[in-house]
Amino acid sequence: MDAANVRGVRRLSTLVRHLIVPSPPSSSSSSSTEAPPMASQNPNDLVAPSPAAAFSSVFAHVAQGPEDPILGVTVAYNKDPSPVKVNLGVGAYRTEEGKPLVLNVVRKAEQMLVNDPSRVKEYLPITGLADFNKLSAKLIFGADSPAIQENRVATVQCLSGTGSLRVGGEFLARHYHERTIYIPLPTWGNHPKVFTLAGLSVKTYRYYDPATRGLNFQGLIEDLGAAPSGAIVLLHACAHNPTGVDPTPEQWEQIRQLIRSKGLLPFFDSAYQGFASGSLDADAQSVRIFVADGGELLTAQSYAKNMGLYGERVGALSIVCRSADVAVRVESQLKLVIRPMYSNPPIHGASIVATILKDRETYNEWTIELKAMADRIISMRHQLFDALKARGTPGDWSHIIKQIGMFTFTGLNSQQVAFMTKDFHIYMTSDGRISMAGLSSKTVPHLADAIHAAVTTVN
Ligand code: KET
Repeated sequence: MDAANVRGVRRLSTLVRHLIVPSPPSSSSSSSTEAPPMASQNPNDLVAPSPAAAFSSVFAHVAQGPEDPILGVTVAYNKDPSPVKVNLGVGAYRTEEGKPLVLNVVRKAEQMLVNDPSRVKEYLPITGLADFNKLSAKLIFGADSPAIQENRVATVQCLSGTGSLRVGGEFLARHYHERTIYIPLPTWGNHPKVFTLAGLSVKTYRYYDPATRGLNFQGLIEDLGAAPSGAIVLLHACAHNPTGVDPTPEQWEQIRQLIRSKGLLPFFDSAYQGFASGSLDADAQSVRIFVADGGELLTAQSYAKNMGLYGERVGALSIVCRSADVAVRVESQLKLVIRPMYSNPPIHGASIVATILKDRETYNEWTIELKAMADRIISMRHQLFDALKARGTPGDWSHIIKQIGMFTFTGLNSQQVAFMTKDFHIYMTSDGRISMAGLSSKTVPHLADAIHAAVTTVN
């Protein structure tokens, strides 16, 4: 029987099944575990499944996976019917009204794109939108960066910060001689998974001191000092997640000297440029001192937070090389990483970013809106600190106003967090991290009550 005939017989037998076979009882008809309806018993029926195939799934052994420690908080929050619930889990900016914010400048850029009939939906190149890549490198390294002027930077558009880290990690696993990456302890929970799956081996360096709720600078220097020469070091460019603790400019300089003297390779994760200080340039300073010394480095940039483009998945990976010809070859290899992974990146988000960055007026509008977001978060810090002081909550809470960026690393333990979720419907990650960007003047008193109750009743 030829292929057309086989298809014909299949279509017919499907039709026959629909006409003859009685439907199963309606109460179970939507159950996903239910077996498919019995096929007709006609021995000539080419699509009749074997009895075993009809009743068991080839995936029956698949175990239920755990929810993600950060994004799973939103899943739990969405299921809670309480009217007083507050989501302080994922790092996503909310307005005073608790609503997601689309920046005015983003709306404006989108309108410009929609109104431009020359815009098409063709595939982008594997490396993404060329304008976007150039402007992204300028944003992080500075307009007058020698590395950019000397064409020593290979930049590729990637799927937001995560995708940039993943592509960078896989490039290093394929082409760099040292496969170990040192990440801070603690760090963003996805880092170890992203780098392990990229083919690197993950180790940690000390970063945070719970006793002082500040930087464990001594531990950091000792651990990086003991790392094998050439090892990769993941650094948060600013607004360290989850601790909200960054090195001072002097400490950054010492870290730079140590990294360069040992020949370690810095990989910056820049997910919060502009959110730490409100200034894009100030927040890129850590990266720029490493570019200024002429050495090599990688940077993963995200526009999720600072442009509010979370779901557009827009980011960039830049690799600063010693020379222009190395950068050309590096870019050619990045393409070989990207092409089989997702072929090429999406066009819309990158077009929004490029539209905003290339025009002085829209760029300035963005910086004003960004500063307003950063300022609102700082004001939340003060309001929460004052509210705890007013309640006489035991403990020193000054770290709430000292820490920077989107998060406060409260020091609350996982039992206290579980209590706050159960009794107060406050959703946050179990490590005690609060997304300050999810808080508003209206919800501060409720959070302060919850923290007060947790600290005074749960150890
Ligand atoms: N790096 C860091 C340090 C980071 O906090 C995030 C996101 C990312 C990269 C990736 O962001 P992307 O959306 O891929 O550009 N952090 C928040 C969201 C998440 O976990 O996905 C968070 O910590 O809540």
